[in-house]
Amino acid sequence: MRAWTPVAIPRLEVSGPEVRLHDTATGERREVTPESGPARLYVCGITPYDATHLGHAATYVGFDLLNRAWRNAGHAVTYVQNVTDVDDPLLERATEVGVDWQELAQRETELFGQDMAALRVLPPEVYLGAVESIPLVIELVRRLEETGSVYRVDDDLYFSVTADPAFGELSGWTRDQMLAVVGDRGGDPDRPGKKDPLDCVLWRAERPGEPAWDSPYGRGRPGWHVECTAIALEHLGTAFDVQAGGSDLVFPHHEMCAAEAQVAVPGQPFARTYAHAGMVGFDGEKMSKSRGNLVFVSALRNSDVDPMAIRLALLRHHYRADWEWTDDELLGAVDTLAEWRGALSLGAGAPAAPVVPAVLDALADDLDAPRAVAAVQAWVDATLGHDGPADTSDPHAAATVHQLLDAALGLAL
Ligand code: 5CA
Ligand code: ZN
Repeated sequence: MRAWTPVAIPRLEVSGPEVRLHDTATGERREVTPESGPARLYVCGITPYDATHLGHAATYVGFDLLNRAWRNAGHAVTYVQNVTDVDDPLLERATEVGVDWQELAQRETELFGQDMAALRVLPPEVYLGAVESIPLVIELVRRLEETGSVYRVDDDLYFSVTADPAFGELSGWTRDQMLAVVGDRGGDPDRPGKKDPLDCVLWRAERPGEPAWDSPYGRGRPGWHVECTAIALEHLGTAFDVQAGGSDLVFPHHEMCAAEAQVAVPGQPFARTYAHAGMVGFDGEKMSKSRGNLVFVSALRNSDVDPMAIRLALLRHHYRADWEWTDDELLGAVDTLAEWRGALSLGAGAPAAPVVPAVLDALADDLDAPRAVAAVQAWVDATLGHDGPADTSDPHAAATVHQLLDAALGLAL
């Protein structure tokens, strides 16, 4: 699959500090410096049955800050992302609206790429659909079978979660907490014949009217979690630096991915750090395709909203925070952007040298975009004389801040 077109990012003269990130598994903030070679990042991709909403956008913009912070600290980054282009919700929606599931997936994936490009999210180096990853899934299931962690229920293959002694450590959830949500998040705890209600499907045998592919286990299609495990292991290896996604993926998705990988390759953690973005809500509930309370990035773009204003509105919230989208968020960002552009158009401004480390330090400190935005705002206030006489003592200030905004925050103004 081809990812969206990359944007060029300016190289800063000053490098940023090493990045520290909150790790879901330990609850601690830890340095995520690659041991050798490029930093290795996996961010779970979309299930393309509907357009990109602001919740998705917040998650991808959030981890784009990690990608940029690593690059600004002098590291190359290998970024891998999947597209869940065959799964129950996609097939159900395609049936519901009477379109071919492949056509729906293609259309929404294309639109997602356009949204990401407009928001200046750097594209992944490796971008793979579940369908094109079926050979990788088949190979991983074979490795898991050799460990004795796979069993059949009718013609479907299941993974035994208890095969991983570390199962549960990523989320830190109790069994009761797991059981309470697994059924709503793609699992089937009540299916008779399962050894453990939490066990997840690796290979789902062909059902009438559903797409299926040949495999040594009969015709069928991959389960959800195993797609990400297989893609990450193939393209990033084990113990890669960061596995990321929204907090709705902590359990079961990332817990299952980690368990499968840790059974397939014993003695190695799946990822070294697990990072999760908060949930963006709208009208009092988590923005989600199934709830239908969505604000689409493409709809805003179609009504001529500046994508940089959307990005700024997202950056004003810490990536780990849960928050509510309102129209005021956007209106506020549009005003702020106009003010920032005004300050930048002056050329000269308040000294820019201190703004650079302030922004880079904030972002390296668990991607603290609100603090970075505040540092820029302080420069704008000083330049425009909001709190006293206007300071235009630095003749090159605007050029420096312009570059900084582009490289570190992804705001090209
Ligand atoms: N394809 C799977 C991951 S392998 C999936 O979760 N797809 S998704 O389309 O449902 O979500 C894509 C990404 O957006 C995931 O990281 C998810 O955690 C995140 N996400 C979904 N809804 C929200 C929301 N309301 N706020 C923040 N992030 C969200
Ligand atoms: Zn995933």
